[in-house]
Amino acid sequence: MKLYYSPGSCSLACWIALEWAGADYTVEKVDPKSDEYRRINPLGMVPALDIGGPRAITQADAILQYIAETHPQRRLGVDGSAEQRFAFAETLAFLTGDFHPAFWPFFSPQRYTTREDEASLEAVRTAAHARIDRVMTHLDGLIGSGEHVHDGRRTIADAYAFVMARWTERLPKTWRAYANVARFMEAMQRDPAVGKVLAQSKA
Ligand SMILES: N[C@@H](CCC(=O)N[C@@H](CS)C(=O)NCC(=O)O)C(=O)O
Repeated sequence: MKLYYSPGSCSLACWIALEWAGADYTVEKVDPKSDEYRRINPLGMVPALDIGGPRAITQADAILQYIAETHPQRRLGVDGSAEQRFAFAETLAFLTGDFHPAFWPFFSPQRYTTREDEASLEAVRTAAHARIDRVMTHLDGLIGSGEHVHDGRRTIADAYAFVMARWTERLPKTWRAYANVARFMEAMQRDPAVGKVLAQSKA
């Protein structure tokens, strides 16, 4: 398998999951906007995972679930009752459909206004703060008194939430202001696999 990633992006969640899974994989750093990468993912976004098929699979949530399901012995996903599977699907849908998009205006303000001056772009970035605060507060509630996002144990949701919550380090209110998220983030930072991915993805 080969993971296409860019530094700091949500694709690092898939990299962490590959480490946790003990998968046989390689990585390639890409520029998502490049013509070359658009031949791999026409949407021009990371992550993408080459699993040896006719095309690479895309979408972080789908890739994370693929990694979990192909390495069931590591229990990075969920099995069990319909209610348990639903609860996990709900958490992943929150991360991919609410948490991640809350940051889009912050990172790409030019997509949310026809104005091009810096003051207008900064206004869009600032407008994103309230939504980011709401999803961070929700994540704080999901974590509760433990150190994991789902079911009190390590899952792909931890990897996904971790890389995205790190983005708040660029905001006035960082993850450190949310007590449960802070405990979770600090536990993740102690994880050797996470440390390896953060170090290697910067290189
Ligand atoms: N729906 C996609 C979104 C992926 C996404 O937004 N990736 C970002 C990095 S975190 C990206 O590649 N952005 C480049 C761009 O939008 O130009 C997924 O969940 O994988």
